[in-house]
Amino acid sequence: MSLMAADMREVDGVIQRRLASEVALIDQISHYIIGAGGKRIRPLLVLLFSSALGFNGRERFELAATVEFIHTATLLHDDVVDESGMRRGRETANALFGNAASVLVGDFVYSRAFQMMVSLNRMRVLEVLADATNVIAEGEVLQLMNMHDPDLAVEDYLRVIRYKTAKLFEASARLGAVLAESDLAVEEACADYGRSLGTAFQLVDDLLDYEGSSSEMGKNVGDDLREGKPTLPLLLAMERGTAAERDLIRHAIEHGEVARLAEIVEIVRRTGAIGATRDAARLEAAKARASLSLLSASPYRDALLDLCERAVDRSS
Ligand code: GRG
Repeated sequence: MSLMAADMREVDGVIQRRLASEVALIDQISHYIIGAGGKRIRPLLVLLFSSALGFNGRERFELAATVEFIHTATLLHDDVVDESGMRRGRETANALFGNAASVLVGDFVYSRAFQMMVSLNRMRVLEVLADATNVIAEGEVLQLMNMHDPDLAVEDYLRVIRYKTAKLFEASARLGAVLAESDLAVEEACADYGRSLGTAFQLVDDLLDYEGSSSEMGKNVGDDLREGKPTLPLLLAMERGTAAERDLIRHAIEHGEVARLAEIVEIVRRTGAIGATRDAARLEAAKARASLSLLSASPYRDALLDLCERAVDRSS
């Protein structure tokens, strides 16, 4: 049995209990999206850090489920904003139940997460998650403002991914230290790990949109281009390609044009933009690994080291 299997089962138990609502549509949609699985990385971070730092109280299961609920709420909202049709290998909730139901059930799951964190009765937990969710929302709005802009600077792209994705990884890792009442230096090292891992994770997410296969990823290839999202693979391909290739990509970003997606995928691959994006992810993963030096050796720390490899080499 894997190191965290029993603990993750406990988290799943909390998730099931806490999803309960007397409102049938809430039950149906929330179970639909949670039941589709997902990698459960953020709850895993809460558990690995709290265990690595010697905290074994049952609150860790409640908190791990809480961050998964926040993640789930953002997915429900994000798929509406992005008009996505496929998630976790299934039709998205918005495709199946409509936008209004998805947004509102997202609100239910999000506010349930806040009920759960209040029940933990720790002001610091509330502070970390209230700040994180606020930054995530800022990240999404920044991303919206960057849409269709082929001249986006790489640092502005990186800011968006730090906010919209890395922030929840950062909060999850930090909360392991908060539960364990570790000193501030350790808490910051955990947060650094989460931020770097989350950045690596989103960089790979963005390259998979050009490199991956829809069946492996459980979502459609080319979704980012369809929305006119200037992600790093495209920004690097424009830097490295010929003038004609640059013009083709510029036009596609400006108009969210996917008619020539196959050609663009080919350019992104041939210019080495995929490899360079993965290299950027590898650098972030190395930073994450280095942040673990304050933790004593344990199977939990080994699992956190292993996650750094998996974040970079993943195909889904
Ligand atoms: C409700 C607080 C709140 C905010 C709404 C829409 C929105 C603002 C935020 C969306 C943020 C977002 C979806 C970022 C992308 C994060 C990301 C990489 C999702 C995929 O994560 P995985 O691969 O998914 O861990 P699984 O399916 O494995 O759980």
